Amino acid sequence: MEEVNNTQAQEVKKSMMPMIVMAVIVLVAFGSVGFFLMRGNNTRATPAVEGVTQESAPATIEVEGGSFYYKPNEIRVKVGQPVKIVLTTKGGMHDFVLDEFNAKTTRVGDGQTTSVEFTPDKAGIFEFYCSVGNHRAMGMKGNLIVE
Ligand SMILES: [Cu+2]
Repeated sequence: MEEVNNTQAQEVKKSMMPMIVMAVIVLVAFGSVGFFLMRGNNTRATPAVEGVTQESAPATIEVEGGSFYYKPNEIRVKVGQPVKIVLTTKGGMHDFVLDEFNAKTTRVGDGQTTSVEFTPDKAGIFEFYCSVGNHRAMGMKGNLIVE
């Protein structure tokens, strides 16, 4: 009787082996899938960060500066909205200065472009002007209207 029992026990162990191997393979397979899914989630999280950056991007306003004018000479913006003034010159050397918000571009000429960024923190009408020579007196000025 003892001999028979031992043989039966060995056969049971043998039949268990493939099941254990299968279980290990399944666990490893699911583990890998889970790992790649998590990597996928991390990759998808990146565009959300870019979206935040776009929200605080400045309002870009193209301004032409010539002798002795700005076009447009009236610019409307909102309180707290970052503004980027992009000045392109047309004949002569010019800049864009707005004392109220410490905005001042470099001086450029010959169709070159310069820019300055600032954030108006109060409402009102503020004069911007060209600080080259007597350009301001000659009429090279305009109004920034902050609403
Ligand atoms: Cu000027």
